[in-house]
Amino acid sequence: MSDNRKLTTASGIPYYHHEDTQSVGPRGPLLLQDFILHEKMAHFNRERIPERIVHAKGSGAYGTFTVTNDITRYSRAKVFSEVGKQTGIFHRMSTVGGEKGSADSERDPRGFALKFYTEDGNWDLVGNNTPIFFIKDPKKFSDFIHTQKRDPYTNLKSATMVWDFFGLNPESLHQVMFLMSDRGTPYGFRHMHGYGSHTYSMVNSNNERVYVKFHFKTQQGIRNLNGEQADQLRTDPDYAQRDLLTAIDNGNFPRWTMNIQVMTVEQSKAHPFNPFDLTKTWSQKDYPLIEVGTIELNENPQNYFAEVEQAAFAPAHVVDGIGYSPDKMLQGRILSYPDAQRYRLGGNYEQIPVNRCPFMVSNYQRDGQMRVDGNGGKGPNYFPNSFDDIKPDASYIAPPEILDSNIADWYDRNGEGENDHYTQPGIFFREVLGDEDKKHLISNIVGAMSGIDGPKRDLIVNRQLCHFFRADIQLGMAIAQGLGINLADVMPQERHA
Ligand code: HDE
Repeated sequence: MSDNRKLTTASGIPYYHHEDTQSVGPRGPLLLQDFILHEKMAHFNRERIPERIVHAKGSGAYGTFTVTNDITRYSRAKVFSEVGKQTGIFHRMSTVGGEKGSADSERDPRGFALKFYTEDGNWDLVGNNTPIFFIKDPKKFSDFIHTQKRDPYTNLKSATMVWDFFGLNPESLHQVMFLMSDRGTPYGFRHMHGYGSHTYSMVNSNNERVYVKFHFKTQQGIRNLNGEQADQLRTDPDYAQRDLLTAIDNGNFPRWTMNIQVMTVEQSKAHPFNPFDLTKTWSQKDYPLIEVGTIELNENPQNYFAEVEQAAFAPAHVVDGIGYSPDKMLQGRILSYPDAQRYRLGGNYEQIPVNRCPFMVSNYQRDGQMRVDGNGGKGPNYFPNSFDDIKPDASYIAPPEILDSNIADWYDRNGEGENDHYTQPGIFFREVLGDEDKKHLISNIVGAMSGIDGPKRDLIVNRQLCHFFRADIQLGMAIAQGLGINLADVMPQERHA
């Protein structure tokens, strides 16, 4: 950049002195007419926007998605149209519960949010580093998140709130097991898998629908911190940001392999439990991973606030060939994210460069604060009209999704297997974790539950212990032992609770 640039006000007026305010005599007072002082102070007062209510601390980068395997039999999405095809992406990874200044090594799921800049508009896949979640109905989300944040009285994080919520919502157990294992403290962002987590659908060019789950396998290899290492790394709270930034600056580009699991509509109807339940995974034996492509992060943003802080993701934003599913959590998120962005960034947030579709955007939305894209120029601002040529395109119609049920409050009447919160956590403990991982899981749980205090301590501890027992007896025994609990005092009255 040429360095003939002059220092100017926000409106471009050059001025000669940056550091002193106009004053009456060298000792002041200051003059109201020095509007540059007001401008600087006023702009400074407006530098902060609301941090994300969850996932406030994160890191992001640009990159590419390259198709390595043909899945056009499942999806007609242009992003998958041919092997070798590349699409630009923006990727943000984050912790969940902590504020913007919190430590990167906190025990927490990690966000794994992707924006694909496709010819058919931006596709956002906003997942986590876990294939499941703590709850299965979006109505519980704000209550759940309150327990992950600060106690209203002490303004401290509270293990009591956390475990009270977990114990009263046993569907959280599967995700709690992930969280309490060393996967809850991954070494930075490069060494973890990512998941779309929800069930989505795909539609092919014959208008046939299948259900899919997305998996992203890290090509850097899994690397986790144990509880002690994670605690120590709190002294370097931004290490994950530095790790990602430095790797990309050094040309050591992180990559993940995108895979899908595919379930037909018929299979979804015959599935032994609700396949759209976000607290459960699909068996990889029955629904094996199918490779799709590679994502690579190869460009750091030039400005953190402009590009990472203002990045806005929305699970609502799927493109032709990719669709939703009946997953209740996904349905809740379709509503929530654009609402969050309008609050955080304003109604015209899609015009911010990191969010802007680099291809065509044409509609009749007009005006509003911070409208900076020309606002449709002198073209008509209503539809239909007799002047322009913009038309809806019937080739984008997705096939109907036939659901056979009644409107009702389905609470606790969700059908067979819906309230089995224990089988998959048990399998996770026995079959997925190795011996060392099991030990760490147990010590992490014991450490975390030791923080429960107050008059309801025994109730909360015992209730949660019963959930662990139901998942696996050995697990329950080991945790009880670690907490110094005499099982004879607990089991008789709690077993059938
Ligand atoms: Fe989010 N979530 N979430 N979430 N989430 C947000 O969106 C919400 C859920 C996830 O890097 C918020 O822009 C509801 C599951 C990521 O910018 C908010 C529910 C999964 C990110 C929100 C969920 C996620 C968010 C906060 C229950 C993984 C960060 C500000 C139905 C599959 C994206 C914002 C980024 C962010 C709501 C549950 C992942 C408030 C209501 C499940 C990665 O809108």
